[in-house]
This record gives sequence, structure tokens and C-alpha cells, in this order.
Amino acid sequence: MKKHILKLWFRNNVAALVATLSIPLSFAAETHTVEITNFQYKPSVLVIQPGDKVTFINRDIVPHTATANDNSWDTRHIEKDQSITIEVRQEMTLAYYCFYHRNMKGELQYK
Ligand SMILES: [Cu+2]
Repeated sequence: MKKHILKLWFRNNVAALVATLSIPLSFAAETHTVEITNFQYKPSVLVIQPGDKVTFINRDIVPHTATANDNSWDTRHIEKDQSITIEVRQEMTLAYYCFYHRNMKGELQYK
């Protein structure tokens, strides 16, 4: 009886462990870069998958942000030649703008 329970426990937990490990291995998370130059996000539309990371680099003299249209995420203030990395989550709002320059718009897009 005891041996049976142990065997069952082992089987269930090993299966769970294998399942846990195989999820991150099933696709490789990528890190993408969006450069901000001349008051523009480049690329302005970036194709991503949940789990990926996006690094925003500011190449302008003035500070910028990348802020979700509904303000649910925000890089906040990015100084010249500084960068902020965010992680893409499934439920995330994909359209963003610059808090300081409202005409600056960018978009993340799922594959
Ligand atoms: Cu800006």
C-alpha cells in the first residue's frame, strides 16, 4: 500500500515536473528592441509573442516613455541612451504612446 502511494506520488510529480519544464522549452522567448529616434518608435509596429521581452532605447536628446494606451504598463522616463525592458504578457494592452509627446504612437502585435 505504502509503496503503491509512493509510486503514484512519484509518477504524478514527475509528470508535473516534465510538463513544467517543457512549457518554456516549447518556444524560445525573444528580446526585441525598439529604438526611439526623431520622436518615433522604430519599428512602430513590433511583432511579438507573450513571454518575449521588449527593450526600448532612447536615442533622442529629450526623454521619452512607452506608456500603454490604458496606462496599464509604462516604461516611465527614459533618458538619452538609456533603455528599459518590459516583459510581454498575454493580456497586455498592445498600443502605446509617449507620455511627454502624445503624438508618438507605437504598437506591439501578436504573431
Ligand atoms: Cu516622447
